[in-house]
Amino acid sequence: MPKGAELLVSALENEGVERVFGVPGEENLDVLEALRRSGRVELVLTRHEQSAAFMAATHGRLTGRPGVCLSTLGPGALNLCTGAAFAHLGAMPMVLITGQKPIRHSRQARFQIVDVVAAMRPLTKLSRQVVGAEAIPTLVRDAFRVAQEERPGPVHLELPEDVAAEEVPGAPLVPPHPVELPVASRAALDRAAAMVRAAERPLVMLGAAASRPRLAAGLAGFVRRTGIPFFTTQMGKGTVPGGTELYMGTAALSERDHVHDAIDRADLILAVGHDTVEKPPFLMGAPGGPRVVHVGYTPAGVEEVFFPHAEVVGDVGPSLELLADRLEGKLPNAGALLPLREGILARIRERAEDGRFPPTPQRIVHDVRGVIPEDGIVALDNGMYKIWFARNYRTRMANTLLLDNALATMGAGLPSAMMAAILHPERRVLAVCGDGGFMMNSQELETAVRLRLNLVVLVLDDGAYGMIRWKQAVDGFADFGMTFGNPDFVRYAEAYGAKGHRVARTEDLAPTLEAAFAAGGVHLVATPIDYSENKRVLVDELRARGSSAGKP
Ligand SMILES: Cc1ncc(C[n+]2csc(CCOP(=O)(O)OP(=O)(O)O)c2C)c(N)n1
Ligand SMILES: [Mg+2]
Repeated sequence: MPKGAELLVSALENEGVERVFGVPGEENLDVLEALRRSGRVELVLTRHEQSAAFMAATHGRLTGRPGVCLSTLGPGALNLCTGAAFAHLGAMPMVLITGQKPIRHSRQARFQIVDVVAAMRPLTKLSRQVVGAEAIPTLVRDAFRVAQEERPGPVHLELPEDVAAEEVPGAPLVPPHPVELPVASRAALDRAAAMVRAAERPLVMLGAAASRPRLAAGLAGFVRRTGIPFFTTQMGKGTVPGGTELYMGTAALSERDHVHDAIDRADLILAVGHDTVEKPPFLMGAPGGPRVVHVGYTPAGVEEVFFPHAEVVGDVGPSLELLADRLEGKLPNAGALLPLREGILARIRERAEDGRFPPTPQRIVHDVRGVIPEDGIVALDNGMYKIWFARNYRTRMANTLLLDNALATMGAGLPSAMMAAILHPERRVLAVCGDGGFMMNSQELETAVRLRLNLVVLVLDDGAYGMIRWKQAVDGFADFGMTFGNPDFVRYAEAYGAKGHRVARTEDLAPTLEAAFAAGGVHLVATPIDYSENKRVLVDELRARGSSAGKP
């Protein structure tokens, strides 16, 4: 008779799961044995549960199908929590499986026991304990359904040791089937179309949900057919393949940046897939501000800074197609804001080729773009450079700049890049990390080397928690408590069996990255960075433009 653990692994196979990421504990040993016997689901060991969760979440983000991670009870399960929150805020489908002591009787008293189901509850869409082996096929199918359906996110299942070991006559698997989402209603489409047709200066905004893997084609078609210029939020970057002659910029800051010249002038913004987990791309509420139409899989939340006037709710791709049917050829004002485009993009391009050493953030973004092909993937950790990449890095394909503007956690850059490299071994993949964020999960260099990944990690070495240091200065505080020492990154990489490089001249940055990609394997490239641009551009230059910059 099969054990609960075997039913679990069969159920994972039934969902098409190819890998489980994690760190096992003794409570998972039956699951491990079932994985060993299955041969169809690979166990990918990581060196910290947090990275396993970041990798599983990124699997969900890139494929639309839940990634799976595994840990023991108590300490291991708690180490998954940041990854659960990352997936929850970022709307990434994921299934987390944690062990637990036997629930019927236990000879270990309360050793290592915390209420993991409760701890996971606010961090997931659903968190439940499996109390009997027969229920496993149903619970797993339901977990995948909930994780995957809009709005996607993490689901947690706790599998106690005795349930995993329980032998039962067997329980039938529940086959998954395709689910088509409802399309927006005619009334909503007609109302939105009338608002867009009446607009004198329309603008499209692409938000986080616009990056769903299923949506790329529908979105590109809409932009092309209507000819309305668009800007993106940070997590909406790269969602329109082609159509880039309509790209007006990315709103990495909530106000004052050059792209706000267009946003502030717009009288209507069609916000596609905006998710208010993101830092606001613009602030609603100013008198005379634009009308906003929300297009999303789910209704718009109401926030102090975002409260749309109309909504188109339904499967976004097909709904946009129906909206385009109502708009194509009927928008004489579609391109009204396009004349601003060149000016905005020219300001953003400034200093991209500045030769000073250490290199400026603009130069680093420029040089990275030069060595990453159109389909290459850049995964960012969290730090000051994220704002520069969001503003300055041009994307031409969906999900080629992976950044987290939702939980905005440090430590996810390297694991996300590793997941991208596993899924797309034929593409170039680069992790960009600050020296702070990199050291939060740098132990995964060993995992990357063990998995024989082709991966380059660019570490920006300012010896500080630069972003907070910048904010401290902007807010008029004294420079305090933000600096640290770093290991010798070249030797650090070598200690893991990776290759290490240090950039000593600005003109060496691009050739060093290029050579690392050409050589294959895992490389760490450390470069110093001139962060004086943070204040000069992002504070002084934009402040000088004033809060009403760009108003008509
Ligand atoms: C896990 C976590 N801890 C703390 C923060 C707050 N935080 C945001 S950015 C930042 C500094 C990042 O430093 P580093 O990785 O070196 O990048 P830099 O800004 O210096 O380029 C900190 C501490 C966070 N976002 N996530
Ligand atoms: Mg730093």
